[in-house]
Amino acid sequence: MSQYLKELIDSHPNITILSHIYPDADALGTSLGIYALLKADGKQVEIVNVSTDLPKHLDFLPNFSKIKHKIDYAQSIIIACDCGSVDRLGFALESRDVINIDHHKTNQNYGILNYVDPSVCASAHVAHRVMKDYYPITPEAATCFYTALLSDTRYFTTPNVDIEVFDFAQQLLQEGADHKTVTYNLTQRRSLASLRILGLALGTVCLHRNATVASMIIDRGMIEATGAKMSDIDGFVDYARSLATVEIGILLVMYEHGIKVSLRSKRCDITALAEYFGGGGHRNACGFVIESTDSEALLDRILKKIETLGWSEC
Ligand SMILES: [Mn+2]
Repeated sequence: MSQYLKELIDSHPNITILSHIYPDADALGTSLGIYALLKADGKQVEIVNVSTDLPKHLDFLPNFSKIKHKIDYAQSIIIACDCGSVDRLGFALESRDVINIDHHKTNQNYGILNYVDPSVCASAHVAHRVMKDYYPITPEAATCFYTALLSDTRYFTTPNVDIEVFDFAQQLLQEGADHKTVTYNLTQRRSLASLRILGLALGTVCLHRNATVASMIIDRGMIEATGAKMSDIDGFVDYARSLATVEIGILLVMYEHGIKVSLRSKRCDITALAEYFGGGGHRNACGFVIESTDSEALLDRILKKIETLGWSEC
């Protein structure tokens, strides 16, 4: 498998690494890890993300400043990271070949090569597995992949963490991942806006369906009052799920042209819920974006759909 990947990469003079819109630490850690390995191999490679507002606390990642917001190569092969559907890459790729590296259960296999493994906790794990035989893992790449792993497992606390995750973490540490730098940057560099909007968001928590569902709503006013950015809201939905009686946590974030919904569960598989509204993701973590300005009506529709789906397995 990985030999074909190497041949495919070597047959293209230029490589463009992309990841999903509003990138998180897995999207950027996976992308920058691959970037470091291809650079070390002497390749012509660019790293691009459509969002101009990148999470600032990730600026410690090697080559973070190399991330651009437009594709410069007229022709290139695309390596897509942590992205379940091609539209979330945010670029018209036309005839370019795509290598798809991901772990979303709902990935649409849009590449000519699809390395998609929903059983692993982070796309970085898939990237490490397919790259390591032909591209020796450098400490820079290990630090990028380790950041992705810590973030996507919320420091080894998500329901999908198993012994393989700790094996992978150990492997990355042996390859030179800088644990201290990663944990410091992930946990000790919050913005004031992030704490301010967290306070406002926590004030909106409501319980539904016999306290098994918790919702939070972030409206335009809260975003404007605090100056919070997208990345400042990352992880807030975990607070809704964390309540003792709650099985499903829901966060609705209002944007100028729509509402972004994040869904988290403790046990039940909620991907069908996200897919019903046109989104996708993982078994216990998924979401969707919808063109609407009425958050209360949307929340009602989500609660009704939860009712219909039943969740007898919860
Ligand atoms: Mn991920």
